[in-house]
Amino acid sequence: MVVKKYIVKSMNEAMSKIKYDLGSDAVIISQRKVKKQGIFGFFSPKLIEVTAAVDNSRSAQKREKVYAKPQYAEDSSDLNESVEALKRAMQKHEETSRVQKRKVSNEIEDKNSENRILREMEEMKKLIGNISSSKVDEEEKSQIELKLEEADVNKRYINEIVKSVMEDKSNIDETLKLKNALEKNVEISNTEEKGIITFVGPTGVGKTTTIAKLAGKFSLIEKKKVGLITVDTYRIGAVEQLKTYADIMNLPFKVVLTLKEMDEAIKSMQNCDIILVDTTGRSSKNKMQISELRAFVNKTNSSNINLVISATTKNRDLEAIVDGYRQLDFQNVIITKLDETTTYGAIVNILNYAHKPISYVTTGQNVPDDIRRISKGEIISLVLGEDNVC
Ligand SMILES: Nc1nc2c(ncn2[C@@H]2O[C@H](COP(=O)(O)OP(=O)(O)OP(=O)(O)O)[C@@H](O)[C@H]2O)c(=O)[nH]1
Ligand SMILES: [Mg+2]
Repeated sequence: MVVKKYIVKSMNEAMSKIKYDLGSDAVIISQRKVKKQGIFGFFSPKLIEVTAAVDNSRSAQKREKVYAKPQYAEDSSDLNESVEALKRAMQKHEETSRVQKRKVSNEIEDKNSENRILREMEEMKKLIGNISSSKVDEEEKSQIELKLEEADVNKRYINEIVKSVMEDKSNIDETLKLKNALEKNVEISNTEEKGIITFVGPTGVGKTTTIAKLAGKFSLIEKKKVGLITVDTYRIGAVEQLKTYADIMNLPFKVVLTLKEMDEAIKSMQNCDIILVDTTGRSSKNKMQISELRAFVNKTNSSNINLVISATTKNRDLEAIVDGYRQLDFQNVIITKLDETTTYGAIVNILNYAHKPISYVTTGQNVPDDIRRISKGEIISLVLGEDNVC
C-alpha cells in the first residue's frame, strides 16, 4: 500500500496529481482545509490537504498489463472485441476497396466499351462511306459504260477506259476524266507530206476517192506537183476511176502491173513533190493477196503508208482488218465515211487497236472537199455525242 499526502489549491489539482503519481486505482483517504505555515499564511488563500492511497501490487500488475497490451485491450474480452472490431474494420475496408476497385474497373471497362463503341462507329462510318462511294463509283461506271456503248465503243476498250477513269483520283469532273482517258489512245499524225504516200485497205472503203481528194488538195490548193500511180492488178475498171481524176486535174498518172513497172513509174515522177500510190482493195483474210500487195508497197519505199478504213465497218471486223494489214507496216490511219454513221466509236476502236496516229477523216463523196484533218478534241466530242459530222 502506498499512502501519499498532497497540499493543493483545489480538488481538481489533487485528483490530477494523485492520478499521475498513484494511478487511477488510488483512493482518497482524507481531505481537509489547511492554512499555509508562517507569517504570510494568514493572508494566503486556504489550501486543501488530501491524503490518497493505492494498493501497490494491483497497481503494478495493471501497469504491466497496460504496457504489455494495446491500450484498448485491457482484458481478454476487450481484446476479443477489439480483434473483432479490427476484423470488421478490415472487412469493411476490404469491402470498400473491393467496391472501389470494382468501380474503377467498371469505369475502365466503361471507358473501354466507350472506346470500342466509338471504334465500331468509326468502322461503320467507313463502311457506309465505302458502300456509298462504291455505289457512286458503280453509278459513274455504268454512266460511262452506257455512254461508250451508245457510241459503239467496243467492250474491251470500254473496260480499259472505265478502269482508267476509276483510277484517276484527280479533282476534276468525271466527264473530263473520261475525255482524258479516251484521249490517251488517240494520236494525230504529224508525218510530213512529201515523197511517196501509199494507201492500202479493204475493198470499197474509199481509197481511190481519198487519193483524188488529196490530189486536189495538194495540187489545186497547195500548188504542189502531184503524180498518181495505181497498183491495180485486180479489178478491171478501177484504173479508169483514178485516171478520170488525173485527167481532170491534169496530173501525171501511171498504172503499175509489176514490181519492175513500179520502179519505172516512180522514176518517171521524180520531179513531183508528192506521188500518191493507189492499191486495189484486198481482203484482210486473204494472206496471199496481202503478201502480193506487200511486195508492191515495199517497192515504193514509202515511209507514209496509210491504212484506209471506213467508220461504218463492224466492230468485230475492224480488228481483223488491222491485224491483216499489220504486215504492210502502215504508219497512219485514214477513217472514211464519217458521214455515213451516227456513232463514232469506230474511230477510237481503230486507233486504240492499231496504235497508230490518224492522218485524215473523210466525210462524203465530194472530191476534193470532203476530207480534213481532225483534232483529238473533235474525235472525243464525236465519240461522246457532243458533236456530229455535217
Ligand atoms: N459517203 C461517203 N462515201 C464515200 C466516201 N469516200 C468514198 N466514198 C464512196 O465509196 C465508194 C467506194 O469508194 P472507192 O474510192 O472506190 O473505194 P476503194 O477503196 O478505192 O475501193 P476498191 O478500189 O474497190 O478497193 C464510192 O462510191 C465513193 O464515192 C466518204 O467519205 N463518204
Ligand atoms: Mg479503188
